[in-house]
Amino acid sequence: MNIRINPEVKEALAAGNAVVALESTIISHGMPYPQNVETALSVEKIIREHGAVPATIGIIDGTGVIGMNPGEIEEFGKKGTEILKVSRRDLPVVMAEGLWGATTVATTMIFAAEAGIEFFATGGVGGVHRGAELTFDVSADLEELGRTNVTVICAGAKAILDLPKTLEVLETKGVPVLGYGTNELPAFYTRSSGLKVDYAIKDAQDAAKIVKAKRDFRLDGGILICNPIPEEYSYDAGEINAVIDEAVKEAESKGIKGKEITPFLLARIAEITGGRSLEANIRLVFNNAAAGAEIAKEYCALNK
Ligand code: PSU
Ligand code: MN
Repeated sequence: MNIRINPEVKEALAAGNAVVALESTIISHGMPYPQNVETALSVEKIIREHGAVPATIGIIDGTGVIGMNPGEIEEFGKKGTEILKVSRRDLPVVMAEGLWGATTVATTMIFAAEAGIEFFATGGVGGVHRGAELTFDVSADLEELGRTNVTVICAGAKAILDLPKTLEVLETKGVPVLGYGTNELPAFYTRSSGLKVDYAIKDAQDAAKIVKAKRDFRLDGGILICNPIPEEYSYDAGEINAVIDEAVKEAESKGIKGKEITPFLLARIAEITGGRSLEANIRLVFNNAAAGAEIAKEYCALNK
């Protein structure tokens, strides 16, 4: 595979030190400029403060870059949706044609696994879309979680998705869904969803032990660790769900589908809430970066 791992990341991996991967679709398609760049750089800083090395992943001129530098992150943020959003099925075209590509959860997992990075922190993961019984729109993120050996730390999935169906698919694919200090599945902007996770983990060490058990048993596939948004930034479920319903209806009436739908909904929700949802989004990513670094450190300690 055509990849370039930055020297700091390579060194950390060789020494068995903690590394946390980060995605680039959240930069180019998930948030507006310049908050996207500020957030991406702050997330890297938080990971360092927690004693791990960040590796922001993206595709530049057909090369998978594991550990983009600040200038490259700035370019991703500025170019935004001009950059192709690349999931598993898009990868061959982008690599062969030497294009730029923003990696989704699925492709970030592919590159992280290739580089030997176990942990990846992000905001929300893709899932089964509402109405999937008619549209068949199920994110490739779920397929990837079923097959690729990376642990993803997220704030659950947004209620733009059908959360009960998303949990069913994850169960079918054998993906452990763990709550970080909670037995409820968080729903991104809210700490609760009324749905249960498979298991509530106490702390970073508990998480690391479960990841190690899965790897020791060679049970291929990912693990989803769901870390609820900090209380002070969380939304009231009724309030945010009304906004989400409005955005989903708008997408339907405009006939938006396929890979466009998730970026459309994210942007509309931010517009309707006048940026408050963006602030929530940024804070939960910070929270996941810190948790990811702590878990990665505990995992390295177990393996040393
Ligand atoms: N959900 C979010 N923020 C995001 C995404 C999802 O709350 O930025 C991005 C991630 O990169 C995820 C992708 O992998 O959207 C899923 O897209 P799709 O639903 O088209 O598979
Ligand atoms: Mn889709």
